[in-house]
Amino acid sequence: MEMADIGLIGLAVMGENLVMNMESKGFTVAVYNRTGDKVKHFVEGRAKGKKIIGTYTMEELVKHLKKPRRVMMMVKAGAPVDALIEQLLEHLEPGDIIIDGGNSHFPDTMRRCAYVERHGLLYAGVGVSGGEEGALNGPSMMPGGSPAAWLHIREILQAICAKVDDGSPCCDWVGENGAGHFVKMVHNGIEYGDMQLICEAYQLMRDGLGMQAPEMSEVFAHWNETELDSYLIEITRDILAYEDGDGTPIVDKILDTAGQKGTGKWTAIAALDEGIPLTLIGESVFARSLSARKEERLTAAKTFQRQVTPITENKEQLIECIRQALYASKIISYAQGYALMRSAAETYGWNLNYGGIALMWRGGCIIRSAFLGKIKEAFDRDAGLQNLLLDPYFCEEIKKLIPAWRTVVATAVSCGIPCPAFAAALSYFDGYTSERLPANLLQAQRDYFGAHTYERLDAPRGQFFHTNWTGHGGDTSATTYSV
Ligand code: NBP
Repeated sequence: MEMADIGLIGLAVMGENLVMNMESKGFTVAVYNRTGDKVKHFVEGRAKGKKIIGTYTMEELVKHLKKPRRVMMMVKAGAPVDALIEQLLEHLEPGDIIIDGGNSHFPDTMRRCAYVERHGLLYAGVGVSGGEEGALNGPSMMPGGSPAAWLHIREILQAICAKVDDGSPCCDWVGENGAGHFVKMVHNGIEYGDMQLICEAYQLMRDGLGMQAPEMSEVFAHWNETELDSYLIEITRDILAYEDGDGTPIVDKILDTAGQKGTGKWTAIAALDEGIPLTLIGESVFARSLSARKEERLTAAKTFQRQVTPITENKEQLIECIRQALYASKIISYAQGYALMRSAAETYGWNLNYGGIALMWRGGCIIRSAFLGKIKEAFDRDAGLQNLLLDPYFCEEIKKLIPAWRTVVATAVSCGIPCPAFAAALSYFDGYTSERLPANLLQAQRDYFGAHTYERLDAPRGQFFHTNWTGHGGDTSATTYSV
């Protein structure tokens, strides 16, 4: 019987392309899909003549695998993954490895990892990014799970993943249990942020400067030759240049309501849980939610009859300011995303390699960009870097960008053009770099109405005071704790 190096379950767009990728790197792959017709269609079509074995039951799949068996699931996240694990456990043996390459939520991966390990098997939750094209030609892959699983899956994953210019693979071990899927989730959150920033730049040019899509395409083409060089800027250039059948830009005909599949929301929730200000990604998620309420917006637009004031500043200069504001905001977004990973690593006991993560995102994935090379360098300089803004390179970059950044936010606000991500980034920067925030007043308010106590500037930290603000409250204070 022909034996396979790995089994793959789930022949939708990602699964099929990953199988083709694995086969092209010399691996024999056995495939299985819940709906058998898809297996037949695949083995008789794209997979014909290749080292790809079609199987129609879980038992048959498992029989075709070399030991220790490696099985990768590439199916819809959620209940299907749990159902498949149950089926696999019936047929696999201790020492075999179950790999989940879908977009699973990291707490699910933590739970599944422990569950599968209790059965004596190994588990890997692998974040995969790059869409259809990445899956076929080299995705960015973020594996976590049972540490012993890495020894068995490394060869295949590092063979099929994207490589950066010097040949380094965009795939390395991230950490235990849910670490890989956590990092993939943050990647997706950052993707939300990058996309929102580009959309705000676009709206400023379209509504404020009255520019048309082809002209904006040229602007993005130019930006792609600067620090903003990235996949998302590149595709924006191409999208804006793309004409519908009648020769007009197709982008102008697309309904302005954004969809989302939940990973941005998970990132924002994780940030709230960790107490990490992830304001730019949060605003990006909310911007999609606001856009989705199209009918309500139409009513509000009719009610307020608000007009955007055209921008009168020098067009070329403002376009350059927008570019700089986008760059500055992007630095903030990554600073916030990395702060979230640092905090989660402490919470869950993961030993994350932050420079390695930048390298994994450097190629193959949707947020791939030249900029990630700079982040890698920052963590090479200081592996314990607390916040990206404190790295000397990024500190100097931000300092240069501040005037343009303020101009853009002020212009957008005065013209009536929403820029939630640009503004959130700037407010975060102003807050993060403030020696004194107004939280003294906030603490006074909390103490006034709830006797929550406060610390004083003229007393040691950890000493708490309560004031009887009204004269008729008591001296009893609430217990002091933070959640
Ligand atoms: P989908 O997310 O559309 O999932 C379709 C696959 O799941 C099919 O093979 C389907 O089998 C299988 N499936 C379902 Br649905 N329910 C099942 C069940 N109860 N038991 C067994 N199999 C079941 O496919 P995709 O877009 O290729 O994505 C696969 C995974 O990769 C997802 O987790 C996704 O979030 C993630 N991902 C996707 C992308 C992307 O760009 N699309 C990028 C990165 C990661 P059937 O044929 O029998 O219905």
